[in-house]
Amino acid sequence: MIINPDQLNTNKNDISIHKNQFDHLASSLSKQGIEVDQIVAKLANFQVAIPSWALGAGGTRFGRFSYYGEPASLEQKLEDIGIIHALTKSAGAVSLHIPWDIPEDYKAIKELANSLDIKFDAVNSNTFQDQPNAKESYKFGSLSNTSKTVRDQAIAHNREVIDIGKELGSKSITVWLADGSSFPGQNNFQTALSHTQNSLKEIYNVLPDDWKLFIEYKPYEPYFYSTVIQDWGTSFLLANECGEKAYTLVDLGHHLPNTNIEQIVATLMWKGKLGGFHFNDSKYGDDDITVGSIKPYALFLIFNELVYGMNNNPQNPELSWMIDASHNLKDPLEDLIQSLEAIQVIYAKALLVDQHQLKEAQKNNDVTLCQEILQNAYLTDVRPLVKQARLQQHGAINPLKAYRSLLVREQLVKERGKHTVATGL
Ligand SMILES: [Mn+2]
Repeated sequence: MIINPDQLNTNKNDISIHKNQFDHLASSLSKQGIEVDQIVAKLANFQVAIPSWALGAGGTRFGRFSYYGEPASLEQKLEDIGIIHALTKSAGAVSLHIPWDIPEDYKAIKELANSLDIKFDAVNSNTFQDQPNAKESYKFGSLSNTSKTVRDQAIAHNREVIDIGKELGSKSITVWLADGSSFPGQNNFQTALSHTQNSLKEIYNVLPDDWKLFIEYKPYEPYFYSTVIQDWGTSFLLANECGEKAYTLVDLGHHLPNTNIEQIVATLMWKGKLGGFHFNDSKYGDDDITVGSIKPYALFLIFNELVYGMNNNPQNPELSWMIDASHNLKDPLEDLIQSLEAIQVIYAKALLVDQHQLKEAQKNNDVTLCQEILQNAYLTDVRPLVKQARLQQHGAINPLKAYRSLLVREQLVKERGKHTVATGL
């Protein structure tokens, strides 16, 4: 199923209300000296990659309840992203998971992606589970394993993922390691870290010049006592050891409760070492639920630092943005539309922060004013700006409404059948 702009009938009903709201907000922001056109242009440019595993129902470790009409092939996954992108105009990239989504016909896949205006963002390797016919097992770790044969297999897999990415036009690889231990004494921390460092260097050595290596961290899970790359400091250390093309990747769900993620973002961007960013939200652990559904103000504070970094840290590269979420209850496509909306809305709020005024207030130690500046931006209803950015690119003013009115899921079930299962899930 492919959505064309002329199918967006809901826009015809929504346009006059939107115009009123946008004109009202734009005139009020202009009076405050805010360049509305620039903000709308920034929102239009902001593209977030959809991972190939987020288009089906993810399930939990207790069970999985599938969703009707799930994409059963890589082609169908791209079509799903094409649908979301046509509506939101902010999902113009895909992040492939290997080996779940190895293309069979590279040329055809590239043409399909191109026709849907989708780029290939970071490729993701998988050494957290054993693949059928694999010689060695990752039960006791991959890049950190005590056995050189296992480490070599994991390194070879990552190199293969880079080769696949090269064919597609990706420019980065994300490595997330599940490696760790569940019991004190099980692992020698220094040996595990040293093995990991050496393995990452071997992967780094075959990285093309114009590629980046993203090193993701996570404090716990699937192991419960220790994780080899447990925090941003460890990832940063490994990235520095690898070289200038290696960066830290921040995943919002990969922190212990109440971690000051905005401060981590600020530190990494100052050092030019923040490469990738994964969006999701959570209440208790790595819950992978809809962006902005639990802690929107925390996300705003993080975005405030991201915007500051994008404006003030030329030493930091452009970031790879991705939604890393899992869908157990909602239609995965509806969930992604809500996540994209939340990201755009919070980004727009962060763009409203008067950085100059904030700096002055900080200089004067006017704590009250500092808080006012942030909260004034946060409490502004910026949805008309986000809608305007979409409208300018011929997307839907209200993507979720359009999705439902076009009966997308019903159509997908008709095309694919009820009981399809997305590859890898
Ligand atoms: Mn992630």
